[in-house]
Amino acid sequence: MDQKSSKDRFVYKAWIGYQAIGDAALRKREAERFRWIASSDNDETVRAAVSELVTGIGSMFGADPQAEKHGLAENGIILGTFQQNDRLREICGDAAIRLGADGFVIRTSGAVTAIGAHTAAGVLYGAFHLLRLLAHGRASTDLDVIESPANGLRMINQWDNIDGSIERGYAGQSIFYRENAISFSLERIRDYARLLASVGLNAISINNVNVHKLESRFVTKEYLPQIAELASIFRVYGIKLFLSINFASPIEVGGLQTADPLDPEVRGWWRERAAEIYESIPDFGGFLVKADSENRPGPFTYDRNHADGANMLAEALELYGGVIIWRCFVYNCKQDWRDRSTDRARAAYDHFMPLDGAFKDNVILQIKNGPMDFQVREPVSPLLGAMKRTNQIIELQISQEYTGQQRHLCYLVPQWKSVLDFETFAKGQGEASPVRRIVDGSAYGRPYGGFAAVSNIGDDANWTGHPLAQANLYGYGRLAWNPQLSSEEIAEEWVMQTLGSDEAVVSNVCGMLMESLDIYESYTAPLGVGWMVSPNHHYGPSVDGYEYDKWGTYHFADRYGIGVDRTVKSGTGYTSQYFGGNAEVYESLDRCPDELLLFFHHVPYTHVLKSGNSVIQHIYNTHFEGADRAEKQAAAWRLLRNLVDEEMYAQVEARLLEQAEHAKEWRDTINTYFYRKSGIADELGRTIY
Ligand code: GCW
Repeated sequence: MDQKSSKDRFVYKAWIGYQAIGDAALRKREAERFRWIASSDNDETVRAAVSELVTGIGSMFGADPQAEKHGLAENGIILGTFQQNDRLREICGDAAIRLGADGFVIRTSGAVTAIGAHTAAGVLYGAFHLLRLLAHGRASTDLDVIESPANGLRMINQWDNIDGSIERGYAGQSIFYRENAISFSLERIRDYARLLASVGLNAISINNVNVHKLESRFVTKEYLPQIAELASIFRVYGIKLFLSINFASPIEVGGLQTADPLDPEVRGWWRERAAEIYESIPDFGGFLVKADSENRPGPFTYDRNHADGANMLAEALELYGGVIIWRCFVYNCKQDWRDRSTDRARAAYDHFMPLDGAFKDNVILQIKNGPMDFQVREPVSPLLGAMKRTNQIIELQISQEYTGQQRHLCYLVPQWKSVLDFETFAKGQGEASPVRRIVDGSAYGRPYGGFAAVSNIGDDANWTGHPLAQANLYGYGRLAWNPQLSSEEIAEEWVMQTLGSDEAVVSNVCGMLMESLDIYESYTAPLGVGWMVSPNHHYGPSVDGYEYDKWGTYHFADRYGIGVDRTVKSGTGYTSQYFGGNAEVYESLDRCPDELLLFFHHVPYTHVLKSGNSVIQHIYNTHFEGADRAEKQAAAWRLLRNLVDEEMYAQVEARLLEQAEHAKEWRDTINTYFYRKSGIADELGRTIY
């Protein structure tokens, strides 16, 4: 077998390696309590849950539980859907009415542990949750857990291409494609599905949103049989399959003259595609669409708007229960840098806000967390919450395009948390409306809500390139399930399930994860202004890399000052896209939070921040400190040399060393640039070149 995909390697097992529990007494007791695992459901998803429990419990407690059809009297787990099983209804049926779709109950009754749900997927989530509790050393004797996911749609977007490459992928090649063909190992895809389901994810789009020539044909009979095979693997784990589509396919694939969404032939062509797709994949999720964005085709070509485009596709899928996920990443990517009136940050809101209420019920807008593009620091997109009559989900990027490309450690959960907790004031002062309630659909009672995120996995044996970047995939799923979990809780869960419960390991690795975002931010672009990365591949510092370019990403540094004036008073007016309190705070130079100052204001280098430092001194301080702290991360890891798996240890160490070196590169490039621009020396007299 291919070295790279060897399933026996520690790094491959990620957080479902089910490490043996150290406490011998607990092992013995639990092994006693789990002699059998029974389900009378005849369903492939429930069977997957049973097999996961057999594996997990076997490995954690050295037990040998037997899969049974009917539970014996004592000492075992009984699981399934309520409607299939009297005993389950007896033990935990009373909780059933409190369960949402996909929710589960785990309850102990004497020596029996019951996992009940309304759906097979709920049973599977319950099984994974029980395993999670057990991995944390939680005894199974008095469990009474009721959980339902906050979000209906919990989706992963692969940016994989059929040639095997992955756009913005940093962990090897695609696990779905190779050399212009769909090509996969059943085992690897199944293990990916297990990882996703273990954290409650329930949807996947399997190809890049930039849909190239061959991938445009995925909606035809040429590729559908293989796609159906993939769908059937994911189906077992409760995961629906979606495809990214090319808006111009009626022309490029269908040979029509136009892709105009109002053209009857075009509409007919998409209806035929839908019929064929649902014939092969009856539970197909729907289409993900990037249109009129970064040179991709879209309805603008035909003078139609995005509601026309999305609704046309939605109509084709609605008969089958499919949805259209339409991305709002629409902006002018051919801007003249001399043009100071166009502001890319405004674009999504300006394009979509006027269309509120115009989309069909099975259209869902997918909105990036920030108005620009996954920078380490951005304000929250003002479009989130603005449209009251439109379904919306948030798009996050687990793949670390701008956050160190899985060579730097950057645990993104704290960033996502700050977005999800952000109060939009969409419902005024009276009712809380944080982003998490906008995206789960509850703020406006929308039929659809949820999360989507760009995956960070590839065919590297450890899935994510940097083994600690697994924590981001894990954390994403956990937050999509429950956005109220804390970053610390999630970090600890991941460490304990992946690396075990040794105290030094847990505390060092959690500490490293929790600090990492702040460290990364410290030595890269300052105070929310973003970019400053090398063009195209986006790795490493280049302060002016995007300054005189067409992408709308400027910092406007000159010898006097830096930052983008986005105020109403004297700038692009972007601040007016926020609701009340937020608009006021961002508009005000005094009230704008330091970390976003340069996103909203252009200020002299001598401007004094709330921290008491001038902007220039802040730049110097954070860059010196950030690089030092990156070095300390490597030292913290070294203390664990004999406490973690050897291969894992070596992979992480190599990356931390690279990061520490590269952080110095960032430090010196940024400090030197601003020292030379401003002519202002570091108060502390440190070396700046
Ligand atoms: O940030 C940009 C990336 C592109 C990506 C695009 C998008 C898939 O650099 O690689 O294209 O975002 O989100 O569509």
